[in-house]
Amino acid sequence: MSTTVSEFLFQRLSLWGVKRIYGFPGDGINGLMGALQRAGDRFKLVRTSHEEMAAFMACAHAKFTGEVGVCMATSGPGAIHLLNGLYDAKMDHQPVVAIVGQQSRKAIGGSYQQEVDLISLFKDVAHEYVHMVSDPAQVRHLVDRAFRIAKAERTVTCIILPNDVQDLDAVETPPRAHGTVHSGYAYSEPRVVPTDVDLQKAAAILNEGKKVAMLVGAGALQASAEVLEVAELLGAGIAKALLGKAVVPDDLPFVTGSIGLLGTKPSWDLMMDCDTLLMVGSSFPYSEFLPREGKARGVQIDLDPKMLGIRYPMELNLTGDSTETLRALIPLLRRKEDRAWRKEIADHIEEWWELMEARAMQPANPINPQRVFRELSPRLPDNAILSSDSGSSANWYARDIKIRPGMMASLSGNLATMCPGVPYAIAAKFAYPERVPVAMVGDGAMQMLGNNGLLTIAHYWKEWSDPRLVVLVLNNGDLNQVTWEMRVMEGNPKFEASQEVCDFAYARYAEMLGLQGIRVDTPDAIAPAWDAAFKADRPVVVEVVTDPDVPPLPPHITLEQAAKYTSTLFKGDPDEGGIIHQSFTELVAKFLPHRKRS
Ligand SMILES: Cc1ncc(C[n+]2csc(CCOP(=O)(O)OP(=O)(O)O)c2C)c(N)n1
Ligand SMILES: [Mg+2]
Repeated sequence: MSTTVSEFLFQRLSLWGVKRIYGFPGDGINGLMGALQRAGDRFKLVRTSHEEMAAFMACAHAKFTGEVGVCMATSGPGAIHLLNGLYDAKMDHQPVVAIVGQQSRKAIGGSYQQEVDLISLFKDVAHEYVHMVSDPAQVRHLVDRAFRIAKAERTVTCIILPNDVQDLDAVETPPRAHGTVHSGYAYSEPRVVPTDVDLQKAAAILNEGKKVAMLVGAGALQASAEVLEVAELLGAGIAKALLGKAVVPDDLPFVTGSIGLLGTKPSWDLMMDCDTLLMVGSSFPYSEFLPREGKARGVQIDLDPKMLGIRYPMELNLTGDSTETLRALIPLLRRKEDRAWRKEIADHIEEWWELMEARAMQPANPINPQRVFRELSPRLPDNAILSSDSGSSANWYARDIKIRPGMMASLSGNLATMCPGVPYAIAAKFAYPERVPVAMVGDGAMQMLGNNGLLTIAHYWKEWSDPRLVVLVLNNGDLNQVTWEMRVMEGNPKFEASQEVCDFAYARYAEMLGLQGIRVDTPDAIAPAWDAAFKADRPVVVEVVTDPDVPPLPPHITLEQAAKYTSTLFKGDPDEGGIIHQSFTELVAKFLPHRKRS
C-alpha cells in the first residue's frame, strides 16, 4: 500500500525528533488524525480540551525541554483558537510548529464552510514561515523548513494542509527535475561567540567598573554557573527578568531577585546605584528600571543581534550565546578586591527579605496572598516546575518564591497573557512525569481557561508515574491586578462591572473531576494545605480565599502614582475601607523600627 501525505508528514516529524503533539480534531485534519492513529506509539497525542491550550502546551514544551513544540488544529475555528498560545511562543522566542487543516483545494476561494484565509491569518505570528501544501511533493521541504526555521529563528512556523491533500499519495522524494526542491532534516546548534577583540573590550569595561550590576533573562537559563562565576569575579549583584527567574537561586546574598513593576527594591537600588551594567540574554522591556542614560557603562550579550541595544544605549553590544560568551570572558576578568559594593547589595537584600516576611505576615481579610507564597516557597519539592499566570499571582511568584537550583519556572513574559498557568503545568508534567509542576493562577484566569485545563488533567493524570500536579487558585473575586493598575496608574476607583469575578467552587469542582480539592480560608490552614498537596496521590487544586485589598505595589511608588492612588480613595472606591487598612499595614511593614532604609 502506498503512503499517504499525512503518513509521510508524520514520518518526517519523527525524523525531526517529535514524540508528542498537542492538538484537537476537526474535519480539516481528519486525514492527519487517521495517520496519527496508524503511527501508533511513535507519537503521543495529547488531546487538549481547547486549542488555545494546545498552543500554550507546545510553547511550554519548548520552554521546558529546549525542543520544538508541536500543536495541531483543524481549519477555521481550530486554527483561530491556537493564536494566543502561538503569540505567547513567538514573543518569548520559543520554537513551535503549528500544523493546521484547511478546506479542500477545490473549495478554496468559494466562501466555503469554515474557510478562513489561513495564510493571512498566520502571516504575523508565523511570519518567518507559513505555507500551504498544494502539491504532495512540497510536504518534505515544508516540514524540513518549518522545523529548521523554528529552531534557527527561535520562533513560530506554520504548515497548512488542505484536507483533500492529506489523503493523496505521498511524494517522498520529489522528481529530479527543474522546479522541485530537495531538502534534508537535522539541525545542529551553531557556536556563537563574539570576536576576541570585542571580548577584550567587554572585559576592559567590566574590569574598570566599581559597582557592576548584572541583569539576566531567559537567554541565560543554560548559563547559571557562568553567570555566578562572572558575578563572583566582578563583585556584582544579579537582578533577574521574570523569564530568567531560574537562572540563579534566590537565597544568595548578591541575588536581588526580580526587576520591574513586579520586582524588588534591591533590584531597583542595584540599577540606580551601579556604574556598569552587564545584561545577558534579556529583553526586559522597562527602561525606567535600568540605570539613567549615561549613568552607567553598558555591555549586552544576546544570541539575537536584533535584541541588542534596544533598552539601554550600551557601550558594547555582543552577539553571542550566553554560556559560550561568558566562558570566553571569564579568563579576561580580574577579581575585584574591593567588596564594599557587594556588602551594600547584601545589606539591601537582607532588609528586603525581612520586609517581605513582615508584609506576608500582615493580617488580611481573610488571607494575605503573600503569605500563601511565603509558605509555599520552602515546601516546594526539589526540581519543581513552576508556572505563573498573568495577574496578581505573578507579583507574589516574582517576589516571594525563592527559587532553588534544579527548578524550572516560566510564565508568559512578553505577551503577558492570562491563561498559560495550567497548560504550562500540564506540558511540564508530560515532559517530566517524575517532577511536580505547580501552577499559580487567579480566579479570573481559572474561569477563562484554567477550569477547562482541569478537564485535560482529569483525563490524563492516571497515566503519570508520579501523579502530583498542583494548581493554586487565588480566589479573590476580582481581576485584581487590573483593579490595582486602574487605581495606581489611572486614579480610577474599582469599576465593579468590569472587575468582579463571580464565585465558583474551584476545590469542589476539582473533587467532582476526581482530583483532590483543598479550600483554604484561614491563614493557619495554608501550611497544612501545602503539605497535603505535595503528599497527594493525584493532582490537587488548592483554592485559597485571598484578600483583593492587598496591593501588588511596584517596588517603589512614584509621587505621581501615589497622588493618583490617594485621590482614588476619595472617589468612592467600593473597597475603600479594606484598602486603607491594608495600605496602612504595608506602610508599617515598610518602616519597621529597626530598618535603616525604606
Ligand atoms: C487574555 C488577557 N486578557 C486580559 C488581560 C489583562 N489582565 C492582566 S491581569 C488581569 C486580571 C487577572 O485576574 P485574575 O486571573 O483573577 O488574577 P488576579 O489579578 O485577581 O490575582 C487582566 C484582566 C491579559 N493580560 N490577558
Ligand atoms: Mg482574581
